[in-house]
Amino acid sequence: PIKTVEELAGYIPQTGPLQMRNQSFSDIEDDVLYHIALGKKSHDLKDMFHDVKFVCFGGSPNRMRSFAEYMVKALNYKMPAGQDLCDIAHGMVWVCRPCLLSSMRIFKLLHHAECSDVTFFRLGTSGGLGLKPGTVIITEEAVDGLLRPYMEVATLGMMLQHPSRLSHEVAQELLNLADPNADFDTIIGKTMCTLDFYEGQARLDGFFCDYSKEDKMAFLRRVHNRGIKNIEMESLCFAAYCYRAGIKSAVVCVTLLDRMEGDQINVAHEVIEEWQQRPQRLVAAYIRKHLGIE
Ligand code: R2B
Ligand code: URA
Repeated sequence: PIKTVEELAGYIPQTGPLQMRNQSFSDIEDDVLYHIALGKKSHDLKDMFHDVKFVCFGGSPNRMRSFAEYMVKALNYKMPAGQDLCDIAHGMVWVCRPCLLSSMRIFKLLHHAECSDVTFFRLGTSGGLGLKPGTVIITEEAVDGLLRPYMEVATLGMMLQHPSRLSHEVAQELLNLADPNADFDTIIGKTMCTLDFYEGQARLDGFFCDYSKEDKMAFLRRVHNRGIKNIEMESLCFAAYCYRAGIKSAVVCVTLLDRMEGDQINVAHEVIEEWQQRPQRLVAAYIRKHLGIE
């Protein structure tokens, strides 16, 4: 059987403090957040995190560390005396309030901290379709390798379909904040999310490949004609979980190559470093605007 989670539970946007969507778990119990080395009883999560309004997810711990350092400056954030940027889970969560820069799911943390009106961002890299490398894509809709706008998850012997909707308002606002004088484009488009970097993304340079260059190009042209601007590997899950939690979210990725032209990422390391800052600067501009920082 196939069911959408909307059929099962309906979609409820979050207003007020973030509520868990779980009828089998009592809030009276302790909750050890093992992966981020925090717990409901062992820490005063409300005191530590209640003012979090923005959560940014990114791929590599190093990138998130430099993003955290960049955000401290971008927000004119004064670190409290004796405190430094804090890596509370060995590269997975960097803390600099009111932004929590993270590489994993922290809905429960935000729930225990009674956070409200939180926006989630994924910042990443991707392969572009027919675009100059270095272009920034704000995802309009995340789709799977069959262009379906949901993430399928086998649950209790059923295939559940979790819609992967993102906030169109946040996406549009991010687009409006893009620098018109920048030497790269920032656009909105659909993002295809795959389970695999090679065959999943029609590459010819994997260990396995059972199709021809013509097959690859026909597939990429077909998805491009259906509005796909870039391909990566996290947006579907990210969008689906945020939507299901009732949290508004956005995905901003830079393209590292044009997949119409090739498969190998052969841009210099320093260039990639610079390109990866493009989504960061855009999200920083959004957060600054919402915090009223000129
Ligand atoms: C983009 O880059 C990674 C693969 O190299 C993957 O995490 C993604 O989505
Ligand atoms: N990340 C991907 O998933 N694919 C690419 O082509 C580049 C980065």
